[in-house]
Amino acid sequence: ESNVVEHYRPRVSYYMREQAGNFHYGKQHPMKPHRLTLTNHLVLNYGLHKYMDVYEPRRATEEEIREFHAEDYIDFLKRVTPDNQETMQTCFSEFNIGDDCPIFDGMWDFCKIYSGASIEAARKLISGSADIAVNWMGGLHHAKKYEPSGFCYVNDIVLAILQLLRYYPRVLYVDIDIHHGDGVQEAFYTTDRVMTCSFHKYNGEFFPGTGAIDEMGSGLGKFFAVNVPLQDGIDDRSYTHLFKTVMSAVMETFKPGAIVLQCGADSLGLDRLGVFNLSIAAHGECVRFMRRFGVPMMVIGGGGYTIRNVARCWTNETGIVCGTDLPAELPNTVYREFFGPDYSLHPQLSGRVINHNSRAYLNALTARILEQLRYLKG
Ligand code: TV1
Ligand code: CA
Ligand code: ZN
Repeated sequence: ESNVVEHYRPRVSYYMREQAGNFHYGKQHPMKPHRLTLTNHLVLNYGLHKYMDVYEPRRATEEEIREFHAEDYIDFLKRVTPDNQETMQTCFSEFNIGDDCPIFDGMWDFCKIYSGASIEAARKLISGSADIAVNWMGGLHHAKKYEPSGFCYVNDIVLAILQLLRYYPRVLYVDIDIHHGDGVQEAFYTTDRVMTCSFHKYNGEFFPGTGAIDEMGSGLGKFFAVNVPLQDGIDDRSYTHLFKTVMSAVMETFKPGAIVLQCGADSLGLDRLGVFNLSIAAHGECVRFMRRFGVPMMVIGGGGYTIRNVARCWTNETGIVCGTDLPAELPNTVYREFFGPDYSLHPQLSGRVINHNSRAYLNALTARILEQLRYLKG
């Protein structure tokens, strides 16, 4: 009787296609799909497949991708290759192809694989045959209707939320990647059926440059976009306290039927592109907190550029959604050399950057967000 939550034994579905780890954005490019292979090996060698239904999902169809993306843009993605990109680009100069979003071998196939998994995960929740669905391949939150952005080509999150909206009256999107979840926010900016809530570094300059606290949505969607702009070096205690305060208020006011949690691991300390100080435990605490509400939930990947830590982080979070405690000592895998010298699930990650988020700043931020949410009441 004491606490219903302690008895919550969710059915977990896990989506993974081995090939996803074999795509290459380019030699110098920080996005490394190989992190998915590392993650998958740790997950399996910890024995977590025994707690989940593991699926090799199908690819998204063009028709499914058309639910959000423009036909011209899809045609471009479908037809462009590393060899023809020069001629293609003179025809399609409007598409933002460059260093961040290079045309690489198999790019369209990669998009169909990660998006297909997110769509299947959403449908699994709707069918009621899973309570939590995990897709570490997904979470590409910057892709826009007409263009790629920030390493993202197809927005699998928007596609998944569109599926969830067929069944659930309200869907909550939560984004703990260090970058602002701009593509998802923009897609649902004018609706009151999706609340988007992103925690990110913000100074007007850091990519993608959006996510100020006063971006709150418009029209029917006014107050349904929540932005939590943060400064460099935020630590475990401040972040988890802020996350829990904001998400408690969000859950109480919005009462979503389903949650989509984007778990970008570039908010960890020592990330190659990130500037926060979070430990794997604190990042995972955010996942644990959302799981406790017992609402159907999709858990997806996102950024994460120090790949040995991305794999540790997402493995730990797979354990958390399954409700099992993983021993800190990593199991043996063929990729053991990535995880030395500690071979631990919880390496020390903090200390590279100092915390520029003062208590006063965080208190003022919290107060403004709680005030925003009060407009939704009644
Ligand atoms: C090729 C080779 C591309 C080396 C990109 C870092 C590179 C970056 C590279 C890079 C890099 C960004 C910008 C570009 C403004 C733009 C998956 C004109 C060492 C979800 C996307 C960040 C984050 C994009 C994606 C950002 C996600 N940072 N080396 N590019 N300029 N782009 O700043 O949210 O994690 O950095
Ligand atoms: Ca974010
Ligand atoms: Zn990111």
